[in-house]
Parts: sequence; structure tokens; C-alpha cells
Amino acid sequence: MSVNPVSEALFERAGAVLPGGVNSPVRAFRGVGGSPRFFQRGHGAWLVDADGHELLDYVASWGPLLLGHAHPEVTAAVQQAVAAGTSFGAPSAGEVELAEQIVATIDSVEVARLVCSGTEAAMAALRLARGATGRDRCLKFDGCYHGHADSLLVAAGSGVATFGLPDSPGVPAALAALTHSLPFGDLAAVEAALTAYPGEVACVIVEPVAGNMGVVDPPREFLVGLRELCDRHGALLVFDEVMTGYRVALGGAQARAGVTPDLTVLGKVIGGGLPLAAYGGRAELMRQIAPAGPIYQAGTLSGNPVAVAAGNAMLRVLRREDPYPALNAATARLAAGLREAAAAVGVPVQVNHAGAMLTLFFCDAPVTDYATAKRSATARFGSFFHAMLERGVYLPPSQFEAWFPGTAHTAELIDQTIAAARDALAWCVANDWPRP
Ligand code: KE4
Repeated sequence: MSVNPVSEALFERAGAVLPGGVNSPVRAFRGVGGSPRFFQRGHGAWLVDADGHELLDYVASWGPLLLGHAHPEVTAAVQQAVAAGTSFGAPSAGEVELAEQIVATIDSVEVARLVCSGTEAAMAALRLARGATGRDRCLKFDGCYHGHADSLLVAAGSGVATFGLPDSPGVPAALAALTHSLPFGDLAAVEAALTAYPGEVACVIVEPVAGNMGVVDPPREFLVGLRELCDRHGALLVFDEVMTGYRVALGGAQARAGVTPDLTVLGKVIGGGLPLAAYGGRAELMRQIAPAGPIYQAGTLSGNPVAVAAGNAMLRVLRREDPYPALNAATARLAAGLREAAAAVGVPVQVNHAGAMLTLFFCDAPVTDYATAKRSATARFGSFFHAMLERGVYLPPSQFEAWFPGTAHTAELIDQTIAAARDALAWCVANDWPRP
């Protein structure tokens, strides 16, 4: 007898009308097995699934909900905005305020453009880099994800400086060949690629703290080195801070590292859970974007008044309350507790964290890039994921994702999570890591 009959029935229906029954692949539980939970509401650090189970949520809508579900100020701002209409297709004061808040908090951004998703923002930043430099190639890193635009859905080629290969059917090989995917953290590989294609590389795009291979916080020297190499070779440095922006620090990973990119991609937190993202940088670069300049980018719902109301409320709270010292301490406490819980049952794990993002890897050696991340025992993660779910804790359903603590994860809830992990790990070991 299923304990999730409503979720399972909904998933059955969804499968008939949605690819894989979901609107984004990672939600389908393919990485952990079993049938995904459907949810009906959230409050604070909690989600309530379709069958009424309350779950302690570490997905946080994949990062946006740094202030938890249904934060009163965000909810009130959205309710007030939506009562005035859902969209004008014309400028509104809220989008000016949000751009001003971004400029006031992300030092490298003088001008920003609002869009609806991180994919859109990264795609536009890449087009701007190509248009501004007159160059076509770009460099990215294995394990970093920048949304699903064709030029960024590219896997590493065989050699360090060889062409990228499509990472999905439908991505033209000729386009993928203009993107080179290199080992994360490998400055020599970056220099080799820049040297192999002199004057051809428009930009280097990087997650300054990786979250999409699981969390990998590179040495600061890596980011400093990218800055120096980009300057030496005339390429633009693009920080994809969709995940790290306003999560690892108010000023993003760039403030935390003290490294200034030419362009910054933002999303998630700045939308407070609504479809909103942005890209920005120096005025002389951004003013090349239409209609100020010739590089085209547009969007029906860009700067949507309801979405920017959520974003403005989020950033007002973050700038007023400075939750980052407490968020960093809570995440570090969770990391230490998870390490102790695993050690208590003799399970080798690596727990990487930065700011308010964390990943527990079932791996016996440090995880410093995608190659080492892929050494993780993903089957063990699947067992652990379900054991935690049964103990009321909802983790991201993939070994290669980040957990997202927020301001609603109190010390008591962090301790509750650690206790659940201790019990779940012991159960997994005693039952030889069962699959769902
Ligand atoms: P969206 O298009 O999903 O809004 O943003 C794409 C994106 C860009 N850059 C970074 C660093 C990102 O992490 C993302 C999206 N992150 C994933 C989670 N790893 C979103 C979850 C999903 O795909 O459903």
C-alpha cells in the first residue's frame, strides 16, 4: 500500500501529457529512482506534498528560496503586484528598482538587463561577449551548467583544446565545435585553449563556485588566474552566478573571491521563486544590447511586474538583514554534522560547502572537479536520498546537485537533519544500501 497515492496518481497522469511527467528533467527522480513527490504548498523550511506529508526542504526550488517558502514580505509584495495586473508589456517602476538593487549590490554590474530564466541570461551574455569582441569561440568547464542554450550544452572534446561535442541531440555539431569544455580548475588547459585559438575566444564562462556537479569551491587562485588569462588574451570573463548570486554572499561569489568578471549572470534568488533572471556588467558592454546598441535580445515577460515585486522584496530583506554570517555558520554546522554521522558508521563521504550551498558526495577522496565528482557512489546516494525522505527530509534528487539551506533552517532544524542523516546512514548500511 503506497504512502504516496496522490503523488503517484498525479505522476501517472503527468506521464501522459508531459515528457517524463515533469517540466524539468531533474525533478523526475531518474537520479535516485522511485516516483517523484508532487507538492501542494510550502512554508518556511517546509514543503507539504500532495499526500499531506510535511518534509524539511533542502531543494528550495533549486536555490531561489533563500528566505524559505512563502516569506511574508515576498508574498505580500507579490499579492499587491498581481492585484494591479500580471503584465504590462511596457516598462514599470519595479524593474527599474530591481536593476538599481542589482547595481547597488553586485560591484561589477553598472547596467543590467532582466530576463525570465538563467538559461536566457547566460545565452544573452554569451551573445553579448561574441558581439562585443567579434569572436565566436567560448570556453566553459566540465560539470558546470549554464542552462540549456545550444552553445552551452556542450561536452568536453577528446583533447584539452579540441572542439566541444554536442551534449544533447539537436545541438548542431558546427555550433558545439565553437565551445571548448575544459577540466574545472585547470588553468593550464585554459591557457592552452586560448593559445590554440589566438584572437578567437570571446569569453570564458564559469560557475565561480560550482553547484551543478555538486558543490565544488575552487581555490581563489583559479578565479584570479582566469581573470589574468582573459585580460592577456582579450577574452571576457563571465561569472555565472545564477546559483551563487546572493547565496554565497550579498555581492555573490565575485565579492567573496575579490575577482571582478566582465559580465555576470544572475537568477534564482533575484526572482524569489518567480521566473526572473538577469545579466549585467560594465556600462560600455551592456549598452551594446538593443535598443541601446546592435546586439539583439528581447522577451515578452522580461521584467515582469509580479516577478520583479518578488525580487525587490527578496533583495530588500537580504540587504536589510544580512543573513550571510548565520547562513554560512548553519551550513558549516550541517556539513560537520554530516561528516560525523558518516564517520560514525564508517561510510566514506566528502562534504563540500560554500556559503549556503552544500553537497554530500559518497566518495572516498576529495571532490575537486567533475572527474572526481563522478567517482561518487551514486547508488548509495539514491539509497540515502530515499532513507532521508522516509525520515521527513527532502534532498535534491541527484548526487550532482547542491543542497540549499536558507534562513528558515534554524539550528534546531539543522540538528534534526543531522539526526535523520545519522539514522538513515545506519539503516542504509544495515540494509546494504537498498534501491527504492
Ligand atoms: P534556469 O534556466 O534553469 O533558470 O537556469 C539555468 C542555470 C544557469 N546557471 C546555473 C549555475 C544554474 O544552476 C542553472 C540552473 N540550475 C538547475 C539546478 N542545478 C536548475 C534545476 C532544473 O534544471 O530544473
